[in-house]
Amino acid sequence: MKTFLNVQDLGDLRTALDEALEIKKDRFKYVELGKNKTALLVFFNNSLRTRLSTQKAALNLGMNVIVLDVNAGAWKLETERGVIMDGDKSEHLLEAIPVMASYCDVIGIRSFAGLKDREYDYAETVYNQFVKYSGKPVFAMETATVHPLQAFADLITIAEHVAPEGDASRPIKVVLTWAPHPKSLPQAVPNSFAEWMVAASKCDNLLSSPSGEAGRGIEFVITHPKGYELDPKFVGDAKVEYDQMKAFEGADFIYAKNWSCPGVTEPDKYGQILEDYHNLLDWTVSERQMAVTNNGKFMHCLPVRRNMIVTDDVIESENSLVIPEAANREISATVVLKRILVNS
Ligand code: AN0
Ligand code: CP
Repeated sequence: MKTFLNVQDLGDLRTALDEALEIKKDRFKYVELGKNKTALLVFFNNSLRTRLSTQKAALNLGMNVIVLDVNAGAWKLETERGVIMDGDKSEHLLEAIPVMASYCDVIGIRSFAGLKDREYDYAETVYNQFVKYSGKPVFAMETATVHPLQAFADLITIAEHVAPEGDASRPIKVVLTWAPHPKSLPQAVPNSFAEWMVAASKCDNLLSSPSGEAGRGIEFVITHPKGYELDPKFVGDAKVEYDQMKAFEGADFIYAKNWSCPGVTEPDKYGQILEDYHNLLDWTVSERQMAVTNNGKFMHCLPVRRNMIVTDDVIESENSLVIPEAANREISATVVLKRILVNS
């Protein structure tokens, strides 16, 4: 594997899940693989989980790790070609990338969407420059449109928490719900979650029951207010239900996230908040909605704003998976780095 951006980069999901569970049982199984190899993690944006879990994953594989916070200590980088650099940016990505690449064997990139220019963001302009000019394997640690390490960790978490007593003839119902937030946020997390769940729903029997009986498929539903339609390239044929309560009925997993306008049905409002969040606080995930689920588990990638996205009671309930979900980031990153080491 030379790049990691989309679900297809990982190949067969059943194999990837098995590999994740194998690594979870023995995280240091492949500690010899990364000897004398260096991972460089480049952050253009803040991070807690990605920063720590990806470093830990590299250490599990015996790699050396260098972390660069571009906006704290490095020269400010210009990312667009053709700009007259008379502003506050001292260096261009076109020099910085090959220089960074000369010190490492694999590069992870966190570079959020600017949310101003849809075409620029959705072309993955920054990520693709790293791929083109580094000559090294590059993996996404949340780029402009995707967060695949998160989605892979989410899939592992769902696979681990399918209720053993479930009706095996029924698919597992997974619901992605929009929830309010005071700031404009990227679509990367919901894009990847949708992309990975749609791919998972195409695999028969992906989720084996813990008792080892026949596995179960996934039914995936997305709910959000009108105007927040995600890009069809990620959503595919997933069902969209605008009535949140209806979407939640019988759900086994609720995955909450805020995102700004993706600009699909509202092209001039790309990256914007469409309506004052005060009017949409009934979308906050609370016990009212969880009550109509099938004893549903609650998920969120974190960081989460309590009582905006989800109430204290729901996130603190025994059905909340936010901590094991975050812990699985170490596992997804170990699988991805391992595959890069093996195949690059
Ligand atoms: C980021 C986002 O919504 O993309 C990172 C999530 C992992 N969240 C915030 O900026 C709060
Ligand atoms: N979920 C996630 O990627 O968290 P960080 O932004 O803290 O890395």
